[in-house]
Amino acid sequence: MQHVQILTGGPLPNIPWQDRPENDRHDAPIWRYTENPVIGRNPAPGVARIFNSAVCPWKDGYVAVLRGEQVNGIPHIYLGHSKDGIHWDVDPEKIPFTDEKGNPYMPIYAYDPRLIPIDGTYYMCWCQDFYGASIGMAKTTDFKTFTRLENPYIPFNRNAVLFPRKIGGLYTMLSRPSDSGHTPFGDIFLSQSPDMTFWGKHRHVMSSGGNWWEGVKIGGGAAPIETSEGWLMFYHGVSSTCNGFVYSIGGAILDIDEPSRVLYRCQNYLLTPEEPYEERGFVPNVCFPCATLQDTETGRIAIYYGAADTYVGLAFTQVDEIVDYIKRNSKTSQTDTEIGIR
Ligand code: BMA
Repeated sequence: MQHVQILTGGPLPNIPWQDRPENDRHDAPIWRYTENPVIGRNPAPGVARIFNSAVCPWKDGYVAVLRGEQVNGIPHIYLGHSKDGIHWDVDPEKIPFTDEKGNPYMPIYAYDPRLIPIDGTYYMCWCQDFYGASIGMAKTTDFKTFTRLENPYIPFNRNAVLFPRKIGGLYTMLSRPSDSGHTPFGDIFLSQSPDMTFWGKHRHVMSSGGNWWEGVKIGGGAAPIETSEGWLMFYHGVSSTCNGFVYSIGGAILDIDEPSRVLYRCQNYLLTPEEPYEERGFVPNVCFPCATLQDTETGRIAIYYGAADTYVGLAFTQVDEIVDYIKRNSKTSQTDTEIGIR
């Protein structure tokens, strides 16, 4: 029995899993799937690469919303199905988004999708054009029809993920507002909505800057996991080198009822590019988490992350070990721990 409990999601006995290798010398208790990447190049007709993608349990297996970079260079979202969360069948057609009336309503481009079930409805959020990069959203209950929702924010914002349940009676979303370029800055903010249409009660969650590996910008990653210690959040942090940006995976724990308050923030990265499929690809040195699967019974967590803007990678951790590591190495600043409104 683990001493940290995962509180939402339920048992997932068929979660993809490998034990930590005995000779693993990484500081943080996160280890990669030995057969990574789980989705390789040219995975479907007209799609050159799939990365930065999100998965969730569905029927007796798993479903995924996949960032597919088409051979014309434009990203769109594709659907994937898998029995085991490791071997994926990718639909050759883009997800056919519609408006409320069922008419086709496709974004011009769409990338970095997240997929979050809340009360039986599966919500997606991604980055798309809205007279500038902003957040798009849709919902489905059957993975056949996908109905677009109102765009939650005005431009510019590139990075959004929902919490898996309402908090204080409101849907809650993390995002990273930014400017129009490939922004060399950015903090994580939180917004709430009574109806998935009107978003407000904006709060600052945490800033980049404190640690060298995430000194340039940070952004939400996987949907936060509800635990007995708070919301366990895997996010991405970016550093700048003379050879470009490096994207690593970081960890923090947010207050359960007031998630704009950071309780613990790990000053070390949890996973940084070091395998060939992370260091070499369309954009080298990128580990970009977008989803987790978790099993409430064993505390096992599987993390899906985009690797080098080219592949999907899978890594594993265990809730006790990762929460202990984050707490043991935590360093928070005032902008992390305060409620986040001025
Ligand atoms: C970010 C996003 C991600 C991408 C990353 C590295 O700004 O565009 O989709 O993985 O850059 O290229």
